[in-house]
Amino acid sequence: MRIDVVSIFPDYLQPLELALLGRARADGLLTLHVHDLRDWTHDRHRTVDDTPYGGGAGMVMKPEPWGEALDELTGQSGNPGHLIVPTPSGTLFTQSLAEQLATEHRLIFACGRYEGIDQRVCDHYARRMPVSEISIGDYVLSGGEVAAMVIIEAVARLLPGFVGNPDSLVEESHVVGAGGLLEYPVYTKPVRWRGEEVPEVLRTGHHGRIARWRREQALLRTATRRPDLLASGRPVLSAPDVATSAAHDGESAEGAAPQA
Ligand code: JAH
Repeated sequence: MRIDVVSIFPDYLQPLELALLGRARADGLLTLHVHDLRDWTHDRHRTVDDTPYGGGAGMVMKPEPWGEALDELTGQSGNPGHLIVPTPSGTLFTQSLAEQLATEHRLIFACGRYEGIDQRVCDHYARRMPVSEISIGDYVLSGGEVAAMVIIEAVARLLPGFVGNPDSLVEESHVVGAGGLLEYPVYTKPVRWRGEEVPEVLRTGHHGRIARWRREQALLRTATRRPDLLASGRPVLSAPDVATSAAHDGESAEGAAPQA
């Protein structure tokens, strides 16, 4: 996958070079190109904003530099890719959308500042390529850069061959990723820490009881923290979960407790 990011603060995207993405790039799974929108201005002050038609507070990003930047970037190859515009007015970013975006050959992020980008930019490019105006949550940032980084990280870890442990992706796919339940609480050694103990059931080795306890904890957590997920009408128990729980019912403590 090739990712392009256009911003008036290209240095803000520097964290993407590190750790997680650094590995994907070294493996050739991902190429990242960060661009300065002002490179597509022509005036002495490299102007990217102007006052809003209809009045109101703040400034709006002018369409012309965006048009020149996006024409150049999308004109480079046959398939123009998918244009993503982070905005608090967009559709909500979800794991499901991350999975869809991970199938694309090319993503281009247009990071706005001020009150946003002249709407005609999205409307124009939507005639040529898929365009998604995306919100990562109901809060206002100073610009689209941090939201773009969130989306890029969520997509990059889904690229085939990217994650070291493929089991972790299977696990998460039927919990919060699929819009089901929040994850159950997890514990590791030592068994007692500052007076707090690891729940006894997790040390029994009874897989059926452990599975049921975890599902119960996930449900309690979801009801308390994210009641919207339970009200959504989506299933909270998948068929394999039920089968696994039943298969382990009444089973003895085979598999044992983890060693101290
Ligand atoms: C703010 C352009 N959903 C988070 C989010 C995404 C983008 C922006 N704000 C919040 C934003 C100013 C200008 C985009």
